[in-house]
Amino acid sequence: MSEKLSSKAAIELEDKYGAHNYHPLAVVLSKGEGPKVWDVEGKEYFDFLSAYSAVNQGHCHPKIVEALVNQARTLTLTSRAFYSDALGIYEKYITEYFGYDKVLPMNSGAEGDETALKLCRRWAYDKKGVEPGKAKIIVCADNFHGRTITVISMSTDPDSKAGFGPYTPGFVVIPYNDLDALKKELEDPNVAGFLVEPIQGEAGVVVPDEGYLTKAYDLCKSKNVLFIADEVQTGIARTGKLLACDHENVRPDILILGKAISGGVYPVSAVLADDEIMLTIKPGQHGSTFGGNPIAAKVATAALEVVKDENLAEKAEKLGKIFRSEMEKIDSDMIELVRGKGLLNAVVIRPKNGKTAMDVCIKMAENGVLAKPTHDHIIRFAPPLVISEDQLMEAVSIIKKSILSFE
Ligand code: IF1
Repeated sequence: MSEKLSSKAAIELEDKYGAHNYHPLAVVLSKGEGPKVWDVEGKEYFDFLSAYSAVNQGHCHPKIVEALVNQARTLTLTSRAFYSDALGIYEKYITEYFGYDKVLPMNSGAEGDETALKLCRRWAYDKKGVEPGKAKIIVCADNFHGRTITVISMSTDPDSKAGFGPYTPGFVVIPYNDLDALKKELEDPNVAGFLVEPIQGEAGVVVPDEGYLTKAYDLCKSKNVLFIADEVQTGIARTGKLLACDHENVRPDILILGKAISGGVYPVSAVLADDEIMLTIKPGQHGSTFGGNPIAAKVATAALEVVKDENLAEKAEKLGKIFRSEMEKIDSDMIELVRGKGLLNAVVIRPKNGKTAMDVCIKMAENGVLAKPTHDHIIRFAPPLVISEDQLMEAVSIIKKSILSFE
C-alpha cells in the first residue's frame, strides 16, 4: 500500500524525478468523479479545465470505466499484426456515428494531426496530381495541433516552436478567420489541404465569424483542396453540437478527434475520411503499436454512447449560454471579454492592481474551482459536460467571489 502522499511531498517528487516540461498549479489531485476532483488533502474542486476537454463525460464515468476494466481483463493489445474481435466492431460504430467511410485509429491528438497531414499529402500526389514532394498545407496563425516536430513546424507560438529546428517544410500560415488570405493562398495549385481548428482553443477560445467555416470549406472545394478539421478539443459535444463544424453543417474531408473520444479514460484518437482519401495509405505506410487496440476500441465506444445517452451536446449548449450570461453580469473591470460556444468558454482578464489571470486562478482554486490561464490574460472555462445547472451556478458564484475579491 503506497503511503498517503502530502501535496508537498508529491510536488517534490515530481520536481526531483520528472522532466520540467510543465509548471502546474500547486494542486495535487487524487480523485475524480463527474465534474469534481479532490486533492490529496481531501479538498473538493469543480474541475473547469476537464483535462483540456478530454473529460467531457465527467471524471471516471462508470460506464466507460467498466468498459476499460472488462476489456483489460480479457485482451489488452494484439498489435495490428493480427485482427482483433474488438476493432472492426468499433470501426463500424464510429464511422456510422460520424458519417464517414473509414477511420484510422491512433492514440494521441498529435498523432491524429500527423496522420491527417500524411493522408492529405498522399491524396495530393495520388489523386490531385501534385508533383511528389511539392504538396503544401495551409494552417492558421495561433494554431495548436500538438507537440511533435512536424506539428510545431506549423506553429506560430515561440514557446511551442523555438529551439526545436530544423522544421518540417510544406506549410503556409495565414491569419485565422481571414477568408481573403485563404482565397489568395488557394491560388497555388500545389496546395493540398487547409488544416483548421473550428474554434482555436489554446489561442484563448477564439471563435471565428459566423459563416467562416462554410465559406472556407467552399473556397477549398472550389480549388480541390481538402478541408481538414482538428476537433480534438472542440469535438465530442464540447461546443454544444457533436462537432463544432456542425454549427455550420460543414462536413470536413478529414476529421481529427482525440481527448474526449475516450472520456479521458484512455489515450484514443481517430482520423475519419472517405475511401478516396483514406485508401491512399496502403499497408505498412502508417500505424502505431497501440493504435486501435481492444481497450481503446471498447472505451471509445462506451464514451461515445455516453455522449448520446446523456444528451451532452444539448446540455453544453444550454449551460454554456447560462455561463456566459453569468460571467458578463460580474461587476468587475477585470472582466474584459467573455467568449465561447457551448461549454468551451474563456474570460479575458484585465489586470488590476498588478493582479492577473493567474492570481484569479489561484484564488478560484482556494475557493474550489480549478481553471488555468492560457496566454497570460485569458482563463479558459471548460467543465465536464455532465455538470448540473445547480453545480454550474455553484461554481459561478465561486468564480464571481474570486474575481470580486480583487475589487
Ligand atoms: C499539453 C494546449 C489545449 C489540441 C488540438 C491537437 C492536440 C491538442 C486542438 C494534441 C492538445 C492539449 C495538449 C496539452 C494541453 C492541451 C492544450 F494547452 F496544449 F494547447 F487543449 F489547448 N489538437 N491540446 O488542443 O493532442 O497530442 O495532446 O493528445 O500539451 O499540455 P494531444
